[in-house]
Amino acid sequence: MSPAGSAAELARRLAELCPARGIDLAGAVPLDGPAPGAEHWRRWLDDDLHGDLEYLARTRDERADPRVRNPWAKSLLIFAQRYTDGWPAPDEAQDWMRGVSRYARGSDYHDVLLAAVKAVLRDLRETWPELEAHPAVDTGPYLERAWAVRAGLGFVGKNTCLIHETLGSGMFLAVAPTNLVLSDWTGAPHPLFEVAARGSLPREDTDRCGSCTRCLDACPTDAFIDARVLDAGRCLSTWTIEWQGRAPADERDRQGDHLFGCDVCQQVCPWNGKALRGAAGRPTPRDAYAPLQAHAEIDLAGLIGLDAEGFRERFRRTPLWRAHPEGLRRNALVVAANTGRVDLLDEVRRAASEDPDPEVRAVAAWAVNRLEEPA
Ligand code: B12
Ligand code: SF4
Ligand code: SF4
Repeated sequence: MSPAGSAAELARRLAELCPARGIDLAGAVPLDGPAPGAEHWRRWLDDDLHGDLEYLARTRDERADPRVRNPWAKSLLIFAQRYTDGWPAPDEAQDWMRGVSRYARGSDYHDVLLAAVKAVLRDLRETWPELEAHPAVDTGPYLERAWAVRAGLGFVGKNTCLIHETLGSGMFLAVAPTNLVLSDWTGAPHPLFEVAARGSLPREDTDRCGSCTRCLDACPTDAFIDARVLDAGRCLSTWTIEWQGRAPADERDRQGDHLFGCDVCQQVCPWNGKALRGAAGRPTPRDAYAPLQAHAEIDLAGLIGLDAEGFRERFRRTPLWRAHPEGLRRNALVVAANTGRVDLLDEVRRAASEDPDPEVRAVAAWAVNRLEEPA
């Protein structure tokens, strides 16, 4: 039988449990209709804006309505965990890590946040022993940002990111379909728990970007085709994180020195500057997301020659794992070419003739040409 809980009781329990688990925001919504944003989602797929991310198209109906995958579920719990207090940050100047997205410099958030959410759910069973919940971080077929908006965790900016007025957008999201019946849900869009209170803007007003277009203007690859509409096939995150996501050869220079991921559309966002300024006085983001020492030893030459074993040693349980060793070699070659690293020409030439992967060899040949071009 499904347990029933009042929003007030759930809020009280979440406020007790979340801080100890390093969760900054939590909310809940009854699962009584399709996902908010389902229409936007379908249009986005129909317009082929998912690029090479085929796994998205395969879960078209499940993402549009979580009840397809979870017919038993009565509500969704949504959680957010900060990984940064804003941009830029003191470690931004750190050598090679400058090209690595902030989200990827520490431990893998899938592991860290999922463990935290599982612990909260376990403790919630002290109140509701019948509670069933299937938490997911990123990999589940859910429109996490849209649900987070519905639960009052923030708003979606023109850069498509979930932004909290006080905490900014440097946070990861998790969702958990549950069998908990929210007995007195009023539909008011506010979180049940938040580590830092928001300002005074009306919560119903979801467009808080106003006339600002900084993120749209700053994107190095012109990946936004409109406000809140991203062409994933043009995003540097796809090009550099997904081994399948490839920059068109004549546009590789747009990758600049981005080795893994991209933060530009968040870095320029005034809400993140504000988050940084307000950081003092709040608990700092998790240690797990502090830059890993192991990363500091990696340089471009090392990455160009990265083999499967080195990759496993250095990047297991970090977000860079997703790129595969081939993807990191490819990215390092593009960055070497774009930053004029003629000192690496020997390594780049060797990759052009000896890299075991034909695609990496092709990128290396392109990089050799670029580096040999007269200045
Ligand atoms: C595929 C994917 C990508 C793709 C496509 C991104 C995109 N914008 O669609 C790529 C590889 C490019 C990518 C990049 C990044 N990603 Co990503 N990604 C995802 C993933 C797996 C699915 C997103 C998706 O469904 N996209 C399709 C579009 C149509 O959906 P959407 O952007 O979520 O848009 C919804 C809302 O915007 C909403 N909406 C739009 N306007 C409005 C208005 C209102 C009023 C409402 C209610 C809703 C609403 O409707 C849309 C459809 O539901 C999610 C995890 C998940 N399961 O949700 C992580 C996720 C979105 N990614 C995340 C992160 C951290 C990143 C990067 C910052 C990583 C990096 N530094 O390189 C970048 C950010 C780039 C960007 N500007 O989005 C976080 C975002 C956290 C946050 N604060 O927003 C997520 C939630 C992962 C997680 N669990 O934490 N990502
Ligand atoms: S992550 Fe970078 S490339 Fe992707 S949309 Fe944002 S600014 Fe553009
Ligand atoms: S940079 Fe401006 S337009 Fe883009 S998300 Fe931030 S406030 Fe909105």
